[in-house]
Amino acid sequence: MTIGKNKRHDSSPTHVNGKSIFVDDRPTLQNEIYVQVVGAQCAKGKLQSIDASEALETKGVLGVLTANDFKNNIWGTIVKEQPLLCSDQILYYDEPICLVVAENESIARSAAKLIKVSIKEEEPTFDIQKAIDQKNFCYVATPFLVGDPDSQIAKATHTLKGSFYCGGQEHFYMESQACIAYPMERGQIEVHASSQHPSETQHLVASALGLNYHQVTCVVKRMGGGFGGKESQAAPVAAYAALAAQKFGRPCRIAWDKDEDMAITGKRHPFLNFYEVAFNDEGKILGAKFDLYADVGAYTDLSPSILERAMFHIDGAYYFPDIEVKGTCVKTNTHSNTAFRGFGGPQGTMTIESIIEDIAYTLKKDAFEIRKVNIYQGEDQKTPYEQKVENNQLPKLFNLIETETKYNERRNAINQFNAKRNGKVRGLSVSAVKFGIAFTAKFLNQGNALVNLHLDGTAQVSTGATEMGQGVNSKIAQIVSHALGIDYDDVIVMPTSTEKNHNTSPTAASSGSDINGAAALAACNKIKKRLSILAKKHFLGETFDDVKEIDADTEVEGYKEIIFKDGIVSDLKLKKEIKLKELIGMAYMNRVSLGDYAHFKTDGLGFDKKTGKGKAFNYFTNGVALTEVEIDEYTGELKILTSKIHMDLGRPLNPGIDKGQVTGAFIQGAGWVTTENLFYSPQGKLLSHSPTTYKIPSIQDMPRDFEVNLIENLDLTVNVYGSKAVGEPPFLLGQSVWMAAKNALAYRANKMPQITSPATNEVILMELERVKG
Ligand code: MTE
Ligand code: QUE
Ligand code: MOS
Repeated sequence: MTIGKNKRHDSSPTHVNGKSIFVDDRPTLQNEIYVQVVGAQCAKGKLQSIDASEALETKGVLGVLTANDFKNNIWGTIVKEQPLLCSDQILYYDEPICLVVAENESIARSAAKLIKVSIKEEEPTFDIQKAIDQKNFCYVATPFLVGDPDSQIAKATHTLKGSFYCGGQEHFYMESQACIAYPMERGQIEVHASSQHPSETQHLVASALGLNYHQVTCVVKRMGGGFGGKESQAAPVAAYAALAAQKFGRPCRIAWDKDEDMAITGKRHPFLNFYEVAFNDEGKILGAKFDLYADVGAYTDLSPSILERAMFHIDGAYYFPDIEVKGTCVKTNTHSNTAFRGFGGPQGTMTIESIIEDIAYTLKKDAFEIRKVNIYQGEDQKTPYEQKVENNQLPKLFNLIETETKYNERRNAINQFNAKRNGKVRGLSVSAVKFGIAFTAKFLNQGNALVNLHLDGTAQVSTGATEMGQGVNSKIAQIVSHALGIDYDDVIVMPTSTEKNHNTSPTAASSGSDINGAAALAACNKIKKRLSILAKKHFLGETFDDVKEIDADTEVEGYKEIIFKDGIVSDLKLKKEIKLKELIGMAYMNRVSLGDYAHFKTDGLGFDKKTGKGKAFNYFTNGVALTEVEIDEYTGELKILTSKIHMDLGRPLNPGIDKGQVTGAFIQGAGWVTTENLFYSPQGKLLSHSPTTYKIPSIQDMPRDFEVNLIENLDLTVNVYGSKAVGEPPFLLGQSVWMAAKNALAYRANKMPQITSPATNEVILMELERVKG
């Protein structure tokens, strides 16, 4: 039994001894070259000229490539609109303009500084409100509408109207964007990329270079983190390396340093969300209207889907009887924002959680009471897009967090502490998450897997899933070892490659192990069916002469009686058994296939983009977090005293890895809402472009008292082995830190605290000043 066990992360031994191979760890080939990107030094303008003469005179420089060198200079996951290299219009600071190809990295980097680019500058727009006023929209979503929110708002005893702003976030993966492209025979190119989406990388390299898809293979061994930042935006990086490899017929490497990576690549979308909510004396929300604006930056990228996921999560964990949700994508002159853990969900849920703090302030009640009266109850209540909230664990989780953290005692203790007015003020809050699992773009909810069972009883499995630290390889290995009844260590998940798995979806939407795990299980089951027929024959003493190629999809009589466990295949009915290895040998000698391939698609999804209604998600992952913070009233310093999390992951495939995911996601979420602040110069150059100027959480920012618990939930049936996805949902719980900070401010306020996110120490200090009456 390996399912549900704490099997080690498949990379842990090599991560610890330093032998894990990332792209830039691949040994340099003798004839390898390097490609360096040259970026625009203004945020908007028209490209006039590129003077590469000095660079080209440098010893070791092979050439300078521009937009014209691509067969097809355009890309974009949803809308093909973004140039790989600018040829005319520049839309953000540091946008790639040309490539310097040289014998090695240091020559390429110094030669890049000699390129003279002339640009006729235009007036950029950085401010989202200004861009809204200019109607600089690239996508307007079909609104969700349930009931009649207008009349609820008109007749309610209480209403709140306002706007909520949350900032962007740098992915801060440890391994920057990187790729090595190898030219092969017949014009083929093999790229080794750090990409969450090998198929998209394959397709873009092919189209950019004028190749057919079958001439390009993309291999991904692992990433040193992706967090969404390598979903769409790894592809152009691979195209740069591939172009140089094609032009010069030599392997070519690209590996950005942190500063380049941060300046060029997109981040989490800042959102400006407008709202109006109606509620009663109890704090029950009766109706609401939301109008969301996503700051997409220069290009569309994945923004329409991200905006929609924000709309899908504007309800947070709370039921709205009457609601309208609108959403718009707005272009500004920054890097093109992209997928980031939560994919818009956090920007939606943060808004409603903040509003709940405001409702509590307005009614002079504890926000936890407001949350409790509004959470989804039972299994029949519907979301603003009219999907039933089935397998709803929220009421159970709310009970747990209230009793296990002794909520009321904590609140009383905080009241007493704050009454002392000793220069410190504490706050307490609970946040909840109900994260929808599935790609909302239905076609992406499919995957395929290839399983090879070898004669010694070991297996190799290949799927479209990419390992970025989240442990998907371990989970897939667990599924395969469990299904075939072999040791965990007897399964190896092979590097992801588009030659084994075609038309794969990105490893994203937290559904990597859901989709690819299910496909791997289906492939194992096909092999098992064939082996079962053989085993039966063997147990009954029949000959194998008549064994034909067995159609794996047909019902196999007596299949359920055959058990594969601990390397033994036994027949429960005939009470006979055989070693798996022996059976495998028998299969081979009788020409029965020991490998198989399967395709999987998620059943039952049915969201209609045109009406804004339907089953967008396969199921929801739930969780709650309670956080207590302390603010230093003289400096605005924020300390997390306590965070307690209860997460529902169904029957977790690997509780140890999942707890790691919950821990990391929570801290990453807390960083987004507290310390991670993006600064730009007035000209639009990213100033917070390195670890010295951009502050991700450190050990000092961890909760002093930190607990992660998984609840028991045996009732989910719609996902592989009853598990639930974990990757993104707990990110949203990090918001409890911000909510607790806002609650602390309320203790010192004569008017309603109104902070934006991130609530940096400066923001907190200024708000303390503003609200103190
Ligand atoms: N965990 C680690 N260590 N590194 C990552 O890059 N990405 C997150 C999450 N957890 C990430 C991570 C994101 S954005 C997603 S969508 C999921 O992992 C993707 O993997 P899964 O679908 O296999 O859970
Ligand atoms: C969650 C996601 C993604 C998503 C929708 C989600 C995602 C993604 C896409 C997407 C949408 C349209 C396309 C496409 C991809 O949608 O990661 O190629 O044409 O890439 O709810 O994580
Ligand atoms: Mo994750 S943002 O869906 O890659």
